[in-house]
Amino acid sequence: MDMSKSKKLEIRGQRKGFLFLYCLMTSVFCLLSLQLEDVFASQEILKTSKVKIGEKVLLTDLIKGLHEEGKAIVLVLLSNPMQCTNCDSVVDFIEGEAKRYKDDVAFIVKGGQDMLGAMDEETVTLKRLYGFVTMGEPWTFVIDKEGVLQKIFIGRFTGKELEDIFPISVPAEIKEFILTVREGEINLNGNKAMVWTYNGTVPGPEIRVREGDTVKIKLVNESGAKHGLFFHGLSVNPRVALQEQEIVVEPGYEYTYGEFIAKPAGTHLYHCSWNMAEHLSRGLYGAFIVEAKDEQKFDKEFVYILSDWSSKVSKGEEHYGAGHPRTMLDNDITTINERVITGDNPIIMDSREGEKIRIRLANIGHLPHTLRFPGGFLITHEDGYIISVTQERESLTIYPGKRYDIVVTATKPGRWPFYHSIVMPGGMEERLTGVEFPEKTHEGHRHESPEVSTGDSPGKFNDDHEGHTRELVKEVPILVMSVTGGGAK
Ligand SMILES: [Cu+2]
Repeated sequence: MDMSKSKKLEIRGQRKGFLFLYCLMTSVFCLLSLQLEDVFASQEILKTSKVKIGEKVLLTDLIKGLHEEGKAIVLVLLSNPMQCTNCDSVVDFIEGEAKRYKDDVAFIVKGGQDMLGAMDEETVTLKRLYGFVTMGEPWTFVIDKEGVLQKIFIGRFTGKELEDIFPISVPAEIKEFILTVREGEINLNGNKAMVWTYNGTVPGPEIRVREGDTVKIKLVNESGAKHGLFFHGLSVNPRVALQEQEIVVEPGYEYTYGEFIAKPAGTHLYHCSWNMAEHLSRGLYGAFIVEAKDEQKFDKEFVYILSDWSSKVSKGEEHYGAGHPRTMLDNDITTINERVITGDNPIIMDSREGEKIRIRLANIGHLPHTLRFPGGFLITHEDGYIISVTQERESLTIYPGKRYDIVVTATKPGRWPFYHSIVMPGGMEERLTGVEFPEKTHEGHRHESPEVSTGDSPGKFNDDHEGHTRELVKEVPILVMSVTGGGAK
C-alpha cells in the first residue's frame, strides 16, 4: 500500500467516528453506513459505476447539449452534504480549474441533496445513469470530446491529474518588453521638472500580458544615473525577486529581468527599484496589467495612475528641481497618467449609454488620493485581488502603492464627473513628519467646475475617514464620463 492510500484511509478512519455519531442520531442506517464506509477504502467501489472507463457515457440533456457543442466535460456529482467531507474543497478546486481551461472543457457540479434530501431531476437522472453511491465522497467523471469516459475521480484530485487527461489548450506566450530610461522634462503647471522616462513618457508604457505568460523585460539605461526595476504586486519567482533586490544597471548598460510567470491577474505597477523616493518622484513608473484567463469583458477599460508632485522650485541647493519634494507634504500638484490636473482639464472618458466601464486605478504618489463619483461605482478588485463582496461606493481613497479596479455604468446621457482631492486623514501628517499641523475642515474649500453637471445624489464627501482632516489639494474634476445616447454597441 503506498503512502497516499494509507493517508486516505486515515482520513476516512476519522470520518468513521463522525459517521458513528451521525448514525447514533439517525439510528436505522447505522450498520449499512459503516459498512459502506469500509467499502470506500477500496477501489472496488468503482464497480458500482454504471459507466465504464473507455466507453461512451450515457447522455442526459445537459451533457448532450455540451457534448454537441464539441466540449469535453468534467462532471462532479456531490454526495449528501451532511456526510461529504471533500465536497466543499472539490467544488472550490473545480472553480479554480475551470479558469485554467478555455471554453472547450465544461465544468459541471451537480448537487447533493437539500435539507430534506431532495435532488433536482437532472441530478437524480445522472446519479441513476452513472451508478453513483450517495454516501461520503464527490465523484468526478472526466468525459472527452468524443463522449468517452476517461477517468473517475473519487474524492479529491489534483490539477496535474486532470491535465494529464486534458492538456491545457492555451499555450502561454513568451512576452518580451524593452524599457529604455532617458532624461526628460515635463511641465508642471508652468514649472519645468527634470524627469527620467521609460521609452520617452511618464508614466512609462503600459505593460499588458495574460496570466501565465512568460515575461522578460530588458532595462536599457541611457540616462546618467543608476536604475533598477521592481514589479509591484506581481508574484515573481525567487530568482527574479533577487534581481529586483540586487541588480542595479549602470549608465550605458542594460539588463534583462526574468523570466517569470505573470501572476496574479490584476492591476499592478512596475517602477525603478533604486533610490525609490527620488526615482519614483522623477517619473520612473508604469502600469503592469495581468489579464485573467477568464477576464470579464467590459465595454471600455481605462487605466489611470495617480501621482503627486511639488510645484516648489528648489533654489539650487538640491541636485534636482521642481517636481521633487523634500517632504511629501510639499506635494501640491496631481498627475493622472501624463496629465497635470489644473481643475479645468479633466480627462474625458467617452462612452455610450448602457456601457459598463472598468477603470483600473493606481497611486504611485506619496499622498492619499481621493476620488468621488456622485453616481456611484463598484469596487471589484483591491491590489489585484477580487473583493469577495463587491462594494458599491461614491468615494474611494487610494493610499500610496494601492490599486483598485472599479466599474461604472453609463446609465444615462450626460457628463458625469469624478472629483479628486488630497485629504490627509487626521493624524497622518503628524505621523509622517513629526510636526503638528493646524486642523482645518475641507468644507470651505470645496468647489465644483461650472462646466460639468453633477450627479443626481450629492456624494458623501470622503466618508473613509473619521475625525479631523486637512485638505492638501482641493477637490476638482479629474475625469468626466461623457455618455452619448443610443445604447451600447
Ligand atoms: Cu531609477
